[in-house]
Amino acid sequence: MKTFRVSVFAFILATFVGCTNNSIQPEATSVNLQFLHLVDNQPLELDNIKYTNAVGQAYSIKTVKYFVSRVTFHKTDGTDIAIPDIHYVDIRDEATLNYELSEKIPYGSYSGISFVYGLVPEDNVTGSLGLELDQLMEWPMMMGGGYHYMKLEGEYISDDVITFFNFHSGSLNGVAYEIHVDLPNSSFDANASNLNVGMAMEISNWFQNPVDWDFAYWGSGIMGNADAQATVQMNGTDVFSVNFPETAL
Ligand SMILES: [Cu+2]
Repeated sequence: MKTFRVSVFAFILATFVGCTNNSIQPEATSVNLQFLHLVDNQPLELDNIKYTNAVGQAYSIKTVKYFVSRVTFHKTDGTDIAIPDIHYVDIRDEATLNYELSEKIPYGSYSGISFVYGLVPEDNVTGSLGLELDQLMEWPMMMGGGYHYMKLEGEYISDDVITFFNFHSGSLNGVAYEIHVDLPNSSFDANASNLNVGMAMEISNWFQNPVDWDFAYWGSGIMGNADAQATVQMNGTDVFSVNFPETAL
């Protein structure tokens, strides 16, 4: 009987403490990122040499892997809410295409969203992201170590020959090329328990604006080429757009 009384008391206490905690929590929104991949504004069809770049080469996409980090929400009152997460996306791994950020954002009016495509130097330390990501995304020590920001791979046709390409980016020999993306048209109001943020990557934009990408000129591997890394960084600023879907993926 005594045990029963203690547990009832513990239950009432827990409920009471729970309510107290709830009532002092400011209203906040959990944010779910949904990653979409497009070519020429249509959903990407993998493994099909059906696309054409700005210099007239046909190409396909086979691999899309990358890091999104340091997502930051800019409030209209001038404060920033920076989320410390590092998220890995692999187009062939459904589970990575939907990601709930580890921290909620306070209700209010936001002027926009920014994020880092890849990893800032402080986050780009070999071994810091665990064994699995080390194996998937490690950047060679002889090129400076850390991780790939991105592995985009496919095939292209030039002079009737099909050639594989590795459009890989990362920090090269101590020079960082991560992309600081300010998402256009990303203002919103946080006023519900959940917010879906659609992050759409237009893959064709990697290959244009400002530099029309010639697969034959740059070659199949660009990891050791500083000019190529700088070009990928420049071309990547307008690759993402944002929308706010009503429902989760
Ligand atoms: Cu690589």
